[in-house]
Amino acid sequence: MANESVATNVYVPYLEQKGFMSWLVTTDHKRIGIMYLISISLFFLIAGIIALLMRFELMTPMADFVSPHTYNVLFTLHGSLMVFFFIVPGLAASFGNFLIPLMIGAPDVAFPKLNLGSYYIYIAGTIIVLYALLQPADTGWTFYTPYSATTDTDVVMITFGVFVLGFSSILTGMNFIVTIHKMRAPGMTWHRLPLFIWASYATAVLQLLATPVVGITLLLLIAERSLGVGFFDPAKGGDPVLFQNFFWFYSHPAVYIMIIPAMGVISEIIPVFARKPIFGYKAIAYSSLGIAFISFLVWAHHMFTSGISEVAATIFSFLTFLVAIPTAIKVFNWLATLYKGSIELHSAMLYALGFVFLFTIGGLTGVFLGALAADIHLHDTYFVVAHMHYVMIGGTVMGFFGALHFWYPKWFGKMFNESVAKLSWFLVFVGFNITFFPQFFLGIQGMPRRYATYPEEFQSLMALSTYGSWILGLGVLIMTVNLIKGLFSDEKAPQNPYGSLSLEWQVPSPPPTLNFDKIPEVTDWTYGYGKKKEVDA
Ligand code: HEM
Ligand SMILES: [Cu+2]
Repeated sequence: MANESVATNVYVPYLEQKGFMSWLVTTDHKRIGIMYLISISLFFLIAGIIALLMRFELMTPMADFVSPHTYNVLFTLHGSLMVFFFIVPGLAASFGNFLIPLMIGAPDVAFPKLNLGSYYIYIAGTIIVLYALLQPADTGWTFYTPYSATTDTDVVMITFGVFVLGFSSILTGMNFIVTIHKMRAPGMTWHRLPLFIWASYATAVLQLLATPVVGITLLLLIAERSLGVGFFDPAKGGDPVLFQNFFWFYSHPAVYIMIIPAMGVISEIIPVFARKPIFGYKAIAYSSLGIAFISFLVWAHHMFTSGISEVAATIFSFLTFLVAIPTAIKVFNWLATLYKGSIELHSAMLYALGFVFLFTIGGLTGVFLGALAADIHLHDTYFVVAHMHYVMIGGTVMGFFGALHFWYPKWFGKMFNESVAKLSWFLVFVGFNITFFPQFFLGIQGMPRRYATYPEEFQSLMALSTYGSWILGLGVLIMTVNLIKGLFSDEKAPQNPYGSLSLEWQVPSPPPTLNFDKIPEVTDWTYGYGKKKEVDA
C-alpha cells in the first residue's frame, strides 16, 4: 500500500516542549500554524460579534441602537477584520503551515525562520490596526477614494496596518512555493500531490503576484492624504476611479486567495468519507491554477457602474463568466466522487457537503452579478452582501470549520465530542441560510448596502435575517466550546481515525517534532480508496 507507516523510533511529539519562550522562538511549522490558527480565530470571533451588533441595529428601520456614523465604523471594522485578519491569511497560513510539510513528506517549510518572521509581521500589522481604532475609519474595508482621501477619521493608520500585513502574505506565499518545489519526498511527483497542496500552490502564486498591488495602492492613498499628492483627487489632477482599478486588481484575485485553500480542503475530506478515489484528479488540480490565472482578468466587474466604457464593461462581463468553468469543474468532480460512494456523515464531511451546496449558490449568484445588465440593478445592494457571504461563509468558513474538525485529532492529538459537533454544524447551516438567503430578496427589491436605516417595507426580511444571525452565532459558540473542551479531554486521538491514505495520517498524533523519522518513499497517490488505481504519474 502507498505511504505506509513511517512512524518514528523515538517519538517526541511537537507539543512536548512547554513554556512561553518555546512558542515565541519556534521555527516549527506546526507551532507557527497553531499561532496563526489562534490569531485568525480570535479575529473571526471579534468580527463576528461586531456583525451581530450590526444585525441587531438592522432589526428595526430606524437607527435606534447605534448612530449612523457608528454603524459605518462597525461595518468598516467588521469587513476589514474579516477580510484582512481572518480570511486572507486564513486557511493558507494556519492549515497551510501545518499540512504542507506533512503532506509532501518534508521536515519543515523551506525557510523556517522566515516563516516565523512572517507571523511576527502579521502581528505587527494587527497592532498598527488596533492602534488605528483609537480614531476608527468609516470608509468600508474597500477604502474607496474620494471619500477615504477626505474623511477625518484615521485612514492612514489602518491602511498602513493593512500594508504591513501584506508583507506577511507575500513572504508566506513565497515560502510555500519554494517548499512545494524543493522539499517533496522522493516519489512525491506533481501528480501524486494531495489536492490541498495544489490549492496551496495556486494560492501562494496569487499572494505573491497580487498583494504588492494593494500595498502600493494603499501607499499612494497615504501619500495623497499626508503629502497632498494628487493621485486620486480630480482637483489635483488625479482620478478616483484609478483607486478602484488598483484596489480590485488585487481584491478580485484576493477572493480566490480566500476560497482556493478551502476548495483544497474539500478535495481532501470528500474522498476519505466517501471511501472512493477522487474523481478527475488532474482536472481539479489544474483548475486551481486556471482559476488563479483568470482571476487576474476580471477585476472591472466591480466597476460596471463607475463610468467605464461599454466596450470594456462587455469584455469584463464575458471574462467573468470564464471563471465559472474551472469552478464548475471542481463541483462536478466532487459530486462524481460522492456518486455511489459509501458515505460517512462525520462532522467534517457535513461541512464539506455544506460547502458544495452553499458555495454553488454563492458562485451562481456571482454569475448573475457578472452579467452586465443584471449588475447595473444589483450593484451595491443586499444581493451583493448575500452573494459575498454565500461565498465567504458558505464557502471559505465551511471549509475552515471542516478542516478544523477533520485535522483536529492529528493537530492536537485529542478528540472533540462528535454529537455536539453535528449539532453545532446544524445550527451553523440553518442559521447561515436564514441570515443570508432573505438578503437576496432584499437586494432585488432595491435595498442598498451599508445603511443603518431603511424603509419600513423591508422590515420583515431584515428582522428574519437578524434572527438567523442569532442561530448562526449560537452554532459558532457551541462549536468553539466543543473544540476548546476537546483539548482538555483525556481521550487520545488514534494515529489515523478515518483510515486516510495521505502522509500526514501515517505519523503519530500529534506528529513528532521533525514529522518523519526518516523521509518517506512515496509509491502511490493518496486517493487509492477501494480500488487502487494510480492516476498516470
Ligand atoms: C458571523 C456572521 C456574519 C454576519 C451576521 C455578517 C453580517 C454582515 C453585515 C450586516 C454586513 C453589512 C452589510 C451592509 O450594510 O452593507 C456585512 C458586510 C460584510 N461582511 Fe459580514 N457577516 C458575517 C460574517 C462575515 C464573514 C465570515 C466575512 C468574511 C470572511 C464577512 C465579510 C464581510 C464583508 C467583506 C462585508 C462588506 C463590508 C462592506 O464593504 O460594507 N462577513 N456583514
Ligand atoms: Cu471580483
